[in-house]
Amino acid sequence: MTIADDLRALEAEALAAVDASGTLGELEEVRIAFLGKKGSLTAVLRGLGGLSAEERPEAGKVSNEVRRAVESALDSRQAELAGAARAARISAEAVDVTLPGRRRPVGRQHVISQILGEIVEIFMGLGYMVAEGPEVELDYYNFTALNHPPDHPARALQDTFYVRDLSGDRAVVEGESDVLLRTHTSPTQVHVMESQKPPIYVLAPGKVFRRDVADPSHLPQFTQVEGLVVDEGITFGDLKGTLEHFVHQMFGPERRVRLRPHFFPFTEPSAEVDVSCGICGGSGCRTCGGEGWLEILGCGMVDPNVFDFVGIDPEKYTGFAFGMGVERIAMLKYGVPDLRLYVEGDTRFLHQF
Ligand code: 2NM
Repeated sequence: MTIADDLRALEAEALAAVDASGTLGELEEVRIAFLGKKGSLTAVLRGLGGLSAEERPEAGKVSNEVRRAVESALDSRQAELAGAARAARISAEAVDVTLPGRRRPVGRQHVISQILGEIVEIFMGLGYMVAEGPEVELDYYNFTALNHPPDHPARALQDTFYVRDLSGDRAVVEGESDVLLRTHTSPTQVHVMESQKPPIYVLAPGKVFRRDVADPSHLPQFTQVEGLVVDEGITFGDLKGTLEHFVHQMFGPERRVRLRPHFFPFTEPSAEVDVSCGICGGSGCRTCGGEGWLEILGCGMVDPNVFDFVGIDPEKYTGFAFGMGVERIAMLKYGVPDLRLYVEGDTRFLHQF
């Protein structure tokens, strides 16, 4: 056996191993086994130095041929395997552009936002501006300036969310915290009256908070809209006409309006407002509890004490105000049986509006 025979045998072995390798990793192992520093072909090439001068040219020529043949086999197998790996990756990542798209459910405006928008539209049509104020308020704006006496029941811890003093850990004691979550949007109207001169025609929509347990007719957080007009010569007749216009726009021109005497701290006189039942037309049915009427809002002439707090002259100006719960308006308009449905987020309910 000559060195050339050894080299040819190694070449055959190497080419077979290259052919047999199925991955780039295996191919790299073959390269190392034959051509690496400790590879078998490398070992034979190192041995060339010990050959005689006659043997060396032939052995050198064969060894170059063998090395080139193995390198070229490695290169072309490398290209083959890399191509196959890329093809596999591309087909794994392939997107079938002929598949139909996945339908995304289409959202919609919440029914309370829709009704609020309708209310705002009706009063903008009468020339009102919209004012927004903070949900966290001072006792002064929520109660004091609105003519609530210090012992008024709405001020009790039981009815109002007071904001804890963050500087200490003590529980709020009644009368100790003067920061609260507003229980109505009227504090916004106090801010308006403090900062603007009459004539004032303003609507105050927003979230309000009361310490109630949620049930079919109560929510601890709900949406209120209050209206306020302050101008020279404003009368109770203006209030009544305004509310009749609102009811006819919101519920339909066939509905009737009734005012019943009531009490609110910030208005005098005050009234509760009923709309004739849309189901029975006023003769009495299950929806209206046999009454023929449904309560929709509260209202009254602004108490002169409120004008005193904000620096408006009650000798020169009079005004009226009203307030309504948007959830309740939507309940009456659509026959919603339970206010909690508005906040549960069940799209089978919400998509009906
Ligand atoms: C209501 C009922 C009656 C009201 C009063 C005021 C203010 F700021 F002028 F004093 N704003 N809103 C008012 C009056 C609200 O809600 C049932």
